[in-house]
Amino acid sequence: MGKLFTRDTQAIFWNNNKTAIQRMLDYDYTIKREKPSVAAIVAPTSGNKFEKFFWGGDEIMIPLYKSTTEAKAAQPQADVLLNFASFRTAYDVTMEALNLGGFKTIMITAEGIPERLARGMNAYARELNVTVIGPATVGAIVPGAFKIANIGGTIENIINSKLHRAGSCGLVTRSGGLFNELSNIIAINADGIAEGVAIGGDRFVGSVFIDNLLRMEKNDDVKYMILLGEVGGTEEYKVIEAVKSGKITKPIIAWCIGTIAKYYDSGVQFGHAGASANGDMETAEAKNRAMAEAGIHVPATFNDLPATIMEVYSDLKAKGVIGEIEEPEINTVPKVRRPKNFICTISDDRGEEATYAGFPISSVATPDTGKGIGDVISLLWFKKQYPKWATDFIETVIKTVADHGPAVSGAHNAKVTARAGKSVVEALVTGLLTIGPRFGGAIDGAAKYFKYADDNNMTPAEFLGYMKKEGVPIPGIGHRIKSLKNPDLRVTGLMNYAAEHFPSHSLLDYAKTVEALTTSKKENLILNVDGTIGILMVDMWRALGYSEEEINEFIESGTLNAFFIVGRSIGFIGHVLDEKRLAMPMYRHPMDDILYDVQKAEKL
Ligand code: Q5B
Repeated sequence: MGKLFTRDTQAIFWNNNKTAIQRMLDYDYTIKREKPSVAAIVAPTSGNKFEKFFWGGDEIMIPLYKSTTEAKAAQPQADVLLNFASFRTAYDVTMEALNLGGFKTIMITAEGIPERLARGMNAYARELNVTVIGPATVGAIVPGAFKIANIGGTIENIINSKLHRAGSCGLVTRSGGLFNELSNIIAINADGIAEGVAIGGDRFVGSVFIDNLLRMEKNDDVKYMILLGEVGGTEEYKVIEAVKSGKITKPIIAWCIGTIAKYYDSGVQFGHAGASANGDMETAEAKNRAMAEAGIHVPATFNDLPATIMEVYSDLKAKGVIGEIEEPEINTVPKVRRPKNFICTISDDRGEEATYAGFPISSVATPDTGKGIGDVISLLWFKKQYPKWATDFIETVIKTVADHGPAVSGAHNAKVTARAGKSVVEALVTGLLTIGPRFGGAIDGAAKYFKYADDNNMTPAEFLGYMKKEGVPIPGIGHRIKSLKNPDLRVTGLMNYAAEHFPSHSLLDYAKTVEALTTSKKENLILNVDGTIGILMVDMWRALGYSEEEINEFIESGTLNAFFIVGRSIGFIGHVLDEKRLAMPMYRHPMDDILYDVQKAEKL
């Protein structure tokens, strides 16, 4: 009750501020959090998908997103937004998050957001019951649970200031620098803090002293509170009212800095935008006096603050309000850490038995598991366990494209290479290198263009017109020897499989309408094997619940042609072994099969 953060709290960090994020993760590791406190990073201009960070001596990946909306959709449990945008952008980022919903706390680090905007933003957040920390702040901390960015400083300073585990004090300051100073003073003179917030130095900040103290009043871990105010503003008077009215009953120690202002002839503006007195009531002296009169523990000078803290703490301890704190075991962040050069997210060979996407090889390889190549592909290519209809489809594709005779471009190349005395791998590779947009490698292209046409509700005629303008033959349409009269039975087989086992196949249905038009022009312009595979893979992924964006990524990265590559490797190897078995001599193409048209080179 009343706790700002818990050990499960996770944040979305707006801006890829690597040093601040690493500090948060070092803190997490030190206090042995189970999950990293940063669930996602919003990096609008980055093309990357994740950022690597150290987790102790190891490394973890935090996903990057282009917008808060995307990050929140992917990490809905993250209810804290750490807004590290510049003062030009911070307002928009906060308003977007408020409108999006689902955030309990928003921390804004930027200093100098226009005051009119800051007031509107803070009022809107208050209306929505969202706690805003800042603007112009280093943040907040619940020791032993969650720490925002740089608050508390280095990990060494954090441990010295006992910020790695909960103490008994609730600390609220304006200043971030003095927050760290006070944490240290409290650690020396008492048992540390249970929750701390630096509310920020701008004139108009979101949550003010009273908001934080009222929350701490309800937090059972907080036994007493320290308020470090400063010259300027009247927020301390709200605290005085709460003490007088009995809304706050826990002891408060308070001090307003800036008492030196009286020695200057005119009003002094200290470092913070809000640190300037407009009238007597706003001076540090007046506020200190009023707080003391209300029964708040106010030392005579700032130098006496440590003694006051010790006095209040000792009294509460003597009364049994504060007990002994058990020092927890902590992890030590290694001094020397080496970033890893490679990342692997599909298999792991470190244990006794290597795994495919978390499954020991034996659990998919031995016959009694009932698993096949389709399952292995779904684990190693897609890191998912596909249902049987999908893994069976993948296997059907691999088996279907394994070979199409010796005359096709790739098999011919592999055979010629084998006959030149090259090894199996060399001959195989020459065959594979033939796979491309015209031969076997039109699968990605077919998926891309047919999906595009279907997504944009193009009629077959519009699609043909569009492709003509693009200047490319429709990938997946046309075959050298197959036609309406000589249908490709591989295509029929795949279509029959989809009709029987796919939950839906809307892209195939669309492709057939295109084929009806192309074959009406020329009968070899059929939906070929590449096209059918590409289109049905899209239908499969749609039925498996992938988003259109994920499917587009598969297409862009060349995933679909890979099915042909794997399948046809079987055939190419067969042809290469065939050549070797037959001990065929080196091949030379018959000269009468070549049209020689060589002119004498012109002298330039
Ligand atoms: N025209 C496949 O061409 C082929 C058109 C088209 C609109 C089209 C051609 C093509 C797209 C790429 C594709 C995969 C080169 C094919 C495969 C695996 C394989 C192979 C095996 C195996 C065949 C004649 C006339 C011209 C063209 C027009 C042709 N294609 N119009 N869209 N897609 N397709 N590749 O027959 O008016 O006469 O000037 O590039 O999907 O590789 O078994 O062999 O398993 O190994 O030589 O099955 O279709 O025709 O290029 O001389 O063109 O048709 O504009 O019109 P052809 P071309 P016009 S499966």
